[in-house]
Amino acid sequence: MRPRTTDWSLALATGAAFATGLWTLTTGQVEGWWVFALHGATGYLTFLLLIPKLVRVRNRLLPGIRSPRAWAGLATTALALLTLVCGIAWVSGGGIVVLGYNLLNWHILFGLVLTVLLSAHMVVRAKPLRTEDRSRRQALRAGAFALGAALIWPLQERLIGTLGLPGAQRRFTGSREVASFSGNGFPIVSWMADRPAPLDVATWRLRVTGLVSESFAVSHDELDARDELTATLDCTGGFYTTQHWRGTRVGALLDRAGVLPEARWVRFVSVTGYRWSLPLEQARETLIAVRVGGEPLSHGHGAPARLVAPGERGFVWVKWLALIDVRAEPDPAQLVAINVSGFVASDDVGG
Ligand SMILES: Nc1nc2c(c(=O)[nH]1)N[C@H]1C(S)=C(S)[C@@H](COP(=O)(O)O)O[C@H]1N2
Ligand SMILES: [Mo]
Repeated sequence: MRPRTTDWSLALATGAAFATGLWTLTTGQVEGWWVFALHGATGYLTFLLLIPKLVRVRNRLLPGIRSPRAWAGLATTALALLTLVCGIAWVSGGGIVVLGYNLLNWHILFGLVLTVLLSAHMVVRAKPLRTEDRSRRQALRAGAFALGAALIWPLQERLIGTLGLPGAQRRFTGSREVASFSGNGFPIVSWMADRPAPLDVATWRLRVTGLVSESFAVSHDELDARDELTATLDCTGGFYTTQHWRGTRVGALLDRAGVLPEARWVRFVSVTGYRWSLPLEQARETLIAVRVGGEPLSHGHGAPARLVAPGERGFVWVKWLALIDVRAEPDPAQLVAINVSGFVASDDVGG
């Protein structure tokens, strides 16, 4: 392939790997398995295209070791390889933990830094494609790389299965099972820094408000009803746990409040300010849980009450709920809120 064709293919492949990687974090339903496959394939494509690129620039990288540009190139190459190795090792089953972080965490971190470095590199160095870089032959060659990458992914899966690697046991999301049906015995996780003080179950109330005929507040004991759900909490950090949850269906609470015709979304807000919204019909099927495996929900798992949202990744399962807010639109600021909530005093957030 011509240099610029290689470089632009590499940029596209890396961009696609980044985008599909982000996408996997919000994919929790089995029908979305192909997002994970696509992420694997774009990752392998990046690796395949890196080979002609490195062969081409090797004479500039290695002898020029004293120039800053060569260092930037070497660091980027190392990051790309680290991202790839961590990703492959994670799906194969490597349970290695380095400095408290598993291989998936490192894969994500390296991938993020790599994307930033590559974007900077392209701003400085990218050259436009000329006619000869866009020829049919060049397109066919790039296509051959893509085909090769698409074939590696099923091969990888076959290999993991045949060799009986631990990765064969993983869920379609890549997550490993931990402490299913253990009541409160599964890991306690926060997205960023949420760590509120325990809430007083006796005086705590959950408010249902927004686009409803009548707002109301409900106590912990009132929520301790007979609605039950067996659902899988699948954290983007790489573990999943299946539990029996008990509490009250959100649909029942919404019916009691009387949803107005313009309502389309339901936002679940934590006392910490952490929040997420779901489409109305999906929200109706979720559960406000006060028990897990028959035990009262522990503080770490979100007591007095937390959201159980089947098919959504763990970060949607808002803990330490304060508010159910019926809206006409989703809440774009939730993307910021989940990342900063723990850094803001919860008294200032209200709810
Ligand atoms: N208020 C609040 N809810 C939250 C979080 C958080 O940081 N704050 N973390 C989410 C994430 S990332 C996950 S995986 C689950 C973890 O639930 P657990 O601690 O019961 O395992 O809670 C979710 N709910
Ligand atoms: Mo998570």
